[in-house]
Amino acid sequence: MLTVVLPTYNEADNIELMLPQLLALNQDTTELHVCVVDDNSPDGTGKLADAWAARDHRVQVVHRAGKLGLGTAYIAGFRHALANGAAGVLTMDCDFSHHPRYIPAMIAKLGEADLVIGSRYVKGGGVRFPLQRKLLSATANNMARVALGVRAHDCTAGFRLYRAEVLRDIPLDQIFSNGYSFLTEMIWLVQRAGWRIAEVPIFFEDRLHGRSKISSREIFKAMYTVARLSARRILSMSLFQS
Ligand SMILES: Nc1nc2c(ncn2[C@@H]2O[C@H](COP(=O)(O)OP(=O)(O)O)[C@@H](O)[C@H]2O)c(=O)[nH]1
Ligand SMILES: [Mg+2]
Repeated sequence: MLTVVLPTYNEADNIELMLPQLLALNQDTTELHVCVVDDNSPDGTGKLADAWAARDHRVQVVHRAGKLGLGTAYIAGFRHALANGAAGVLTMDCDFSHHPRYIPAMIAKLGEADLVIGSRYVKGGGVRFPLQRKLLSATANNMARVALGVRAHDCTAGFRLYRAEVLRDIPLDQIFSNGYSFLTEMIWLVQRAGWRIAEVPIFFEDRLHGRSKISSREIFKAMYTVARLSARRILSMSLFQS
């Protein structure tokens, strides 16, 4: 079984379109489930997800009391998926920036990797974003690649498919980042643990409905995360040499 973890905060219009598309992705080899992790969205996204769950056993909803951040939403979804026996866990935004049409190619690629990234920055991939967001994304990526030595071309992407073994191996409760920079911290830990990372090209569209939840506070925290992890990296390299 493969579980799609779908964190949501005010995605009412998008979720009604996203769930049927995910459930229609019939896999011959594996059943696809969806775990919505909703942070008590004021627009009622959680209630819409509950209505889907009541109709289809493949949909489950984890409700949290308030907006607790993207990173901890992923972790809540991972724990739910692992407890329910998922062999693979896919994460994606619920806004069609990450289009479900790429999921079959990501599943196919898991045959030769432990983490597959739906990547904007490999040949065949791309972005349609306002210039400011394009620059922000490119800068965040380059910082992580240079300062942390992450080899993937898209290390801030939230479109990922993990083998369950990877999620069991990484100490999720020790991850410091609770927001967007969780993604950078996680890929760094996965690479350091020696798991194989592969990328599948995707074209990333700007979101369909609603507004982005990224804030300048999250951007600042992302820079802090890269600085903190690169200090850890340098420290462990010098310990290793001595
Ligand atoms: N549960 C939960 N979901 C969140 C939170 N912040 C963002 N999301 C969801 O995570 C996904 C990514 O957020 P989005 O606003 O699209 O970020 P962007 O793509 O970087 O602009 C979307 O599905 C959001 O609804 C949060 O604090 N809690
Ligand atoms: Mg988005």
